[in-house]
Amino acid sequence: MKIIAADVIVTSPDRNFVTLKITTDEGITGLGDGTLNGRELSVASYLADHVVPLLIGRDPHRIEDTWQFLYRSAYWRRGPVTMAAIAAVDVALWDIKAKAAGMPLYQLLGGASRNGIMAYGHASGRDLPELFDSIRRHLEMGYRSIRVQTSVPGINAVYGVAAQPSVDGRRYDYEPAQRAALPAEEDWDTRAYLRHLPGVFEAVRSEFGPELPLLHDGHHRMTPIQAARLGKALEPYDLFWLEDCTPAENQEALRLVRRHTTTPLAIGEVFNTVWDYQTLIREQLIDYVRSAVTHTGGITAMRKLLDFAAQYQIKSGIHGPTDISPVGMAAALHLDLAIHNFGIQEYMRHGQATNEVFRQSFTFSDGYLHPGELPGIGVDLDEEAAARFPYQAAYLPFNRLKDGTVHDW
Ligand code: EZ4
Ligand code: CO
Repeated sequence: MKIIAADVIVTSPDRNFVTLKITTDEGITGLGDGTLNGRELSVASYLADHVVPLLIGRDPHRIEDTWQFLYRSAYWRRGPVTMAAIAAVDVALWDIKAKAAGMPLYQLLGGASRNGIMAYGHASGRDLPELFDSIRRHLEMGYRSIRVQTSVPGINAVYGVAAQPSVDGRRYDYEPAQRAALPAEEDWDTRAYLRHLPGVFEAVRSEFGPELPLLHDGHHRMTPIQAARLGKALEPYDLFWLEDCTPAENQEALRLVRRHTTTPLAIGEVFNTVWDYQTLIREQLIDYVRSAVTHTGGITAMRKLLDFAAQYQIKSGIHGPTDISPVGMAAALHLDLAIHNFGIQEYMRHGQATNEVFRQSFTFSDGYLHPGELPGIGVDLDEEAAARFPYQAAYLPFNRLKDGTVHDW
């Protein structure tokens, strides 16, 4: 089999997505996701200008060789643009291989290790009644594990809080990227956040009881000592995890957090290689790996990363916000089903327009996702529908403190 074409499709139903479609001389096609929120056109150019010419004529079955060739032959390694582009190629090749085998991808990865994939959704509220309503809505939608984000008195716009409850089904809950030429400015105050959050979890626990798995995303805003204090303060509320408590660019900084708290820690949605985790995993400084298949070099690299984590009893918590396309999401579900050290899968549902462009076969019921039984990853792209939604500039917000200093968002 030979690759005869590779097309980069940028489409914007509800939000921007970058998809690579690889076509073979045997008529089998494969899809890969290379969406990088706010930097979509850079990945599209990396693929179209520098990767597609390398793919034509190659044997699509040689996935490991193609991965190593793209990673090493560029000379310039790592980084989110490069690794998203490599991921797009890698997932498209796995899609082709599984279609050629006539099997769903998870079968090629070793077969199912479980019946379904536990997923968590994003509840949020500007105050406790709104937060409780949002949690109840998520329970009604079938979620059995819930991320809790809340407004903080004195801060105008906080990450993870939907400005309006979504009732029309168009938007699942919180969508951080905004369609505009420039990124929006938000505000932040870590002391106000640290004072407010434990009381919110106390209220949620007393309303919903001890069993419901609850998660929280600190979104890179704390220093190690602040994170240590928050983890300790949240211990009575038995979190499933506290995510991105620091930016973790200094992996050793997590030693300080670990010394002070037994709250489980999840890190890595902005990471893109196993090297970003070396100290975190080897010293057991985290409990969950947050990498996305889309941002960490695809199935090939994620499998190695998660096998490394497994040796340290560290589990998966694959990133699954709306900026991962249905293609990237489906790829993650096949991996989730196959690996032994599965933890949980983030699942923020896509809007109606996205579902028109990407025809998916994965299912969600009673808290569990399943990738389905179609050969390949199980997602089709309707190119005519995609063409109806051209790219629109959209950016994630950024933060400033009260005195005007830029802060991590
Ligand atoms: O802010 O994917 O845990 N999920 C997250 C996401 C990220 C977005 C950034 O593009 O932190 O909502
Ligand atoms: Co996050």
